[in-house]
Amino acid sequence: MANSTADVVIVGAGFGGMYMLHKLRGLGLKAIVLERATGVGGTWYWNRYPGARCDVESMQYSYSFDPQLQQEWNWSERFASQPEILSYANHVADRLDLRRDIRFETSVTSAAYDEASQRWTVGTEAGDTVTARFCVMATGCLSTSRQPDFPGLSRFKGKTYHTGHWPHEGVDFAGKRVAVIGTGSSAIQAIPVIAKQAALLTVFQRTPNFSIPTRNKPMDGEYEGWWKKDYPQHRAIARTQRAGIINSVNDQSALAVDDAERLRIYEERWSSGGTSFMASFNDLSVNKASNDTAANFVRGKIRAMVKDQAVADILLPHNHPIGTKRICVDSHYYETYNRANVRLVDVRKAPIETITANGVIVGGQEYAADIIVFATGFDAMTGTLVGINPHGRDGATLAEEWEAGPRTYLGLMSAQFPNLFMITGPGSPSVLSNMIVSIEQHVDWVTDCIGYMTSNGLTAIEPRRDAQDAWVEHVNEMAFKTLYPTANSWYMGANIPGKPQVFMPYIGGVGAYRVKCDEIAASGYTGFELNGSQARQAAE
Ligand code: FAD
Ligand code: N01
Repeated sequence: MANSTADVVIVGAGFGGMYMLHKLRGLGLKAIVLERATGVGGTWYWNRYPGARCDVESMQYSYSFDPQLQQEWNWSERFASQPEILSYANHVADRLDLRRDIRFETSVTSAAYDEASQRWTVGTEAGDTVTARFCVMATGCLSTSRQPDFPGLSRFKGKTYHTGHWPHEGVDFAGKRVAVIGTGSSAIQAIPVIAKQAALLTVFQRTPNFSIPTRNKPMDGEYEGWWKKDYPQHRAIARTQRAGIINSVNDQSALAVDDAERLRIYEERWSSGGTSFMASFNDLSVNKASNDTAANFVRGKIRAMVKDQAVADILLPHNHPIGTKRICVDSHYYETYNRANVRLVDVRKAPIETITANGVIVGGQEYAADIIVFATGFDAMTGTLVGINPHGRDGATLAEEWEAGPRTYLGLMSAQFPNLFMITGPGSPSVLSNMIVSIEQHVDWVTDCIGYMTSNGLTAIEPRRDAQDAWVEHVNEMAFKTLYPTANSWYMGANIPGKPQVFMPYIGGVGAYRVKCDEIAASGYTGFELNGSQARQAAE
């Protein structure tokens, strides 16, 4: 690759980067994608842990831009597994002939803007560069995995794995004593599967989470047919929804109905399964009293599923309103604790002290393990971008600009960084939504913007600082109308020691956010400054 040039350099070949490349080709531009993995798929390439599965229904968690693709592709289950989603990503890459413009095993380590030429130069670990007018960071919100620095780890004689970096050849747990550290979404999916294979499974839990059964099942032909018959219309509706998902929100308060009716509704949602439980009522994320009714219902279910009530006590979440940490979904998670080969260790009061050659020490007791699985999450939303640390105008660096938390205009761009776009960046609905809907919306917006600039002889776009400040304020204001900021979640950056605690995604809803982005574009990009190279030279 050495030193290449292109119109656009894209970092990342997950669903964001793949679609971005396809759209830019449609504009007749030359785009190069740099990807550190050996293949496409992003999240679904890296997170191959047992039980990994989507929590958005298959019929909705897929691209909508290609009518033939969505008709031809058949999902085998209600909620797709990681291998199936990865096959889908590979199928799309083949179908659109994407790989010829993707440089795999290429890790981007730097990005710098040159004001004179109005171009970005992106540098790789191998010392190569790509120079382009535009740079698109399609680097993902959950792509920098995090493994806490447990003392003694280097002494451990067994094998260690992180759910976000799972080996391609898989892991054989048969006859092994396995320790899982963490009880977030990844662990909750992996634990029931590992428990069936391992000789002994010890789960180290610091914070219990709320989890809803998925009720996953083979794809129902009639349901698939219903979607496919009117796919474009269904997709259009999904784009207007709060989370980019059609999941029939019950538009009444949990407090507007009597106890019997409320219970009936919760039971109905619980039996149908999945995250639509959180749409049982319209005020679960804003009204603590309403939220308590849902939390109490789920706590009751946990008690009923777990036979040993002392274990159930440890599993009951009490330190955050339900849904304010990302709601988990599972297949027989709580029932797994009824197995004789599974034990739960509460590390809230007595944290993990050290890892030894043979296991994990908590409260002075050693829990023997041959394998440790770290299901300890990600430096979400900002970790990957700040890791690259783009250098923008006037010596600005992203790490400094975002020192007190991410600052963006619409989650798409940041002041001081002209021509640098982010796909599902902080300040956009991103992780609070069906991510493929949000990815498509951002990629379409960025493509239109680059198309507009190209056809108007414009060479640089950058958000105005006042527009960005107003957006950041709006993002905060919306978040603080809800219960979300009351939880120590990764949405708040609370899982990373020293990370500023700011609610990072935009909670105003996918539909409303899209309207806002479209209005801004239609008005000639209000809040952005656009320049032709001559205009900038004249101003200087
Ligand atoms: P990613 O898929 O993260 O792709 C980013 C790519 O950028 C990666 O391939 C990465 O290797 C590459 N990259 C990053 N930095 C560099 C660098 N410096 N140099 C080179 N390459 C780089 N969302 C949902 O909507 N529903 C779900 O059910 C759901 N389940 C999830 C389950 C798991 C286990 C995880 C971790 C996330 C889940 N998500 C889910 C969120 C998921 O990340 C998105 O749905 C979507 O896949 C993101 O696509 P992306 O292209 O934006 O980012
Ligand atoms: O990560 P997490 P994840 N000692 O951060 C614990 C998506 N996703 O990979 O809560 C002990 O949620 C930590 O404890 P605590 C989804 O968006 C979706 O599971 O900090 N424990 C927590 O229990 C999700 O939200 C699916 O107290 C420590 C766990 O590790 C996001 O990805 C599936 C610790 C980390 O949980 C991240 O999920 C998977 C320590 N020192 C992922 N440090 C679907 O189902 C951390 N922990 C669709």
